[in-house]
Amino acid sequence: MPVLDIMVFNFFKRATRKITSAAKNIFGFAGNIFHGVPHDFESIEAALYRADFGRETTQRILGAIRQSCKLDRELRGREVGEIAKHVLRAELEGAEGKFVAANFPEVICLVGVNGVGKTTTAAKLAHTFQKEGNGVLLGACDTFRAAANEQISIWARRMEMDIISSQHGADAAAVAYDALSAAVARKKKILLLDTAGRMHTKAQLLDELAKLRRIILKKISEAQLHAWLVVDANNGSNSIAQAKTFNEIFKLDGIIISKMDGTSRGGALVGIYQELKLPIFYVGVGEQLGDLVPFSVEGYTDALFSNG
Ligand SMILES: Nc1nc2c(ncn2[C@@H]2O[C@H](COP(=O)(O)OP(=O)(O)OP(=O)(O)O)[C@@H](O)[C@H]2O)c(=O)[nH]1
Ligand SMILES: [Mg+2]
Repeated sequence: MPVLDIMVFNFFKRATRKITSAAKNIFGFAGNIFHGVPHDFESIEAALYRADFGRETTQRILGAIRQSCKLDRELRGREVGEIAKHVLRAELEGAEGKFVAANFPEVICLVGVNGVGKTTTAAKLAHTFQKEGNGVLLGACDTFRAAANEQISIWARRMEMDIISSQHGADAAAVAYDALSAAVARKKKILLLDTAGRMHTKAQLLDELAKLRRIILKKISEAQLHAWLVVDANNGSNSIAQAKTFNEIFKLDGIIISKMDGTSRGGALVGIYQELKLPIFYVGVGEQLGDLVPFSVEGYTDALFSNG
């Protein structure tokens, strides 16, 4: 075995001994992705691909590990996970979204493809903002899917929160307009609009979104209107292509990654951020109202690479 390989081998032997538990963390996925992985480059590489980091990020992490074994004495003694964390923190610079309700009212419109978790996220966000002391109103702008109104109304009842809705088939932009008028009249600081799931190829539904945006902007400034794309962590790169179309139509300014708990591929978040370069505000980690955590780079990288 060449000298470098022996060094690397010993390095991983030391490193992996320290990695033990794989308990669930705040993001809901099992802990350290290197847990139980043999200490050779191929296995580490496979673990990174399995976690959905994608080619570029995986190669950057591997490169840093190689480098640390070869050159950097300070890094040499550190765990593999520590090195990966170090690389990922650089990759995710600027990814932390912090929402401050500075204006009155603020309108947050949740958009995305079918079934990613928009309605559930609308409810979770409403719950979070309400707990933080804000007046919140919900707008049920998914007038397309038959059961959509009922679904979000159930959440509103549970939270004892006002909701503006209309009947199935109504004009979504008109519902948004009514909801905005109601938010102003009732002095609600934040209006959350749930919208219908749509594919980027369905022109009619995309036009509906463009119209909704135009109508809302008749009443408030661009600074008050936010469009957050909800992305299912399991869909990774599929949602990315679709997001580009959403961006053209609605000018997205944030991302929510849902269903992080249901995936062993926590690395998808990095690819989504690399592609969209939009701040990630929250991560969905379950189906209940409290299952939404503010996105923090430190929390996320710790969750991926630390024990427990
Ligand atoms: N495990 C898990 N499930 C989630 C999460 N968010 C949403 N879900 C589930 O995903 C399913 C779809 O969620 P919805 O909120 O209805 O998704 P949607 O984007 O509104 O769907 P459409 O309106 O049909 O496009 C539901 O069963 C939710 O309970 C999450 O963070 N974790
Ligand atoms: Mg929905």
